[in-house]
Amino acid sequence: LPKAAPGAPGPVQQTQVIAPLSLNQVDNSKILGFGADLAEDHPGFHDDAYKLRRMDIARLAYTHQIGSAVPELVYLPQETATWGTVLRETSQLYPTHACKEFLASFPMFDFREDSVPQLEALSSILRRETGWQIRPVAGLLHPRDFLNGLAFNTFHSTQYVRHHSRPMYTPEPDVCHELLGHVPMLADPKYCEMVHNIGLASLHANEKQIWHLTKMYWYTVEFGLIREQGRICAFGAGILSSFGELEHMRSGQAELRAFDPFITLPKMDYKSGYQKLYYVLDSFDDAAAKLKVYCDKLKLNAI
Ligand code: NLE
Ligand code: FE2
Repeated sequence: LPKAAPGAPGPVQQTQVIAPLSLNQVDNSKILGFGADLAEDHPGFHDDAYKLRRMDIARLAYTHQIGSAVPELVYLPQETATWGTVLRETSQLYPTHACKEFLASFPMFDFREDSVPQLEALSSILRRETGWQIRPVAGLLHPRDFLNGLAFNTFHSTQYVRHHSRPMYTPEPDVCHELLGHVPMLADPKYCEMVHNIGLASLHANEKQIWHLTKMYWYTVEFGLIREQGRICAFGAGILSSFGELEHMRSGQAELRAFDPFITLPKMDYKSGYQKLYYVLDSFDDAAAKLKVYCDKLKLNAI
């Protein structure tokens, strides 16, 4: 190729982001991890029946049409038993470890140990309470698509159950995590406002901004803590759905920092078990206000 003349404009960088105009334009098929292909260190890697089951459940998500009910999934006795264990153990810790918004919404869903709730039934409750809905997804969705969904008050949720050999903690999202961790929080309007703001900011974000928003999401929605009368309580879904992590977050072993959307957030760690660092909010009102300032700046491309 001939060398460009000095001063001539270089190749045009493709930075234009085409924001989706509706949920129909948000793809739920780009799965980055924790889909039906299990990694070698997954507790279900040597369990062929579990792997086949995961593939069947993934298919339900890939074929789901927006606007139609989430197909009912008949859970196997072993899956129901795992759900029952997670529900029983986490429920014992909620009164002392979960934030007040979670405790207020939790009874609305009437969770029972002997049956795994269906996404569609929970989605109807959310639609009534906050206007949010659940859309099935096969695994960990591409961050841009996942965050874009939040802008349309839509939460992408997995439907499979974690492997029965390790109920107390899993690094991957599963139906226990979605239903116990995310769903009750999504029935709280103030919390939804905070999450919605992250989604709106993602619509026009460039790749670097998406990355920062993903970390913001991770350290709040997934692993956030909130201060209540001098003690810290969990609102992050990754803590609320793991009875191991619920105890860990109060053990004094992890570092606590104040949350601020403008700070450089550390790398997310999916691999090494319980979090070593948590960010603490003062209130959802305060966090939603701070996020709004951040998101408005981001929209103006001032960040
Ligand atoms: N560690 C969580 C649990 O065991 O329920 C899942 C976190 C998904 C990001
Ligand atoms: Fe999650």
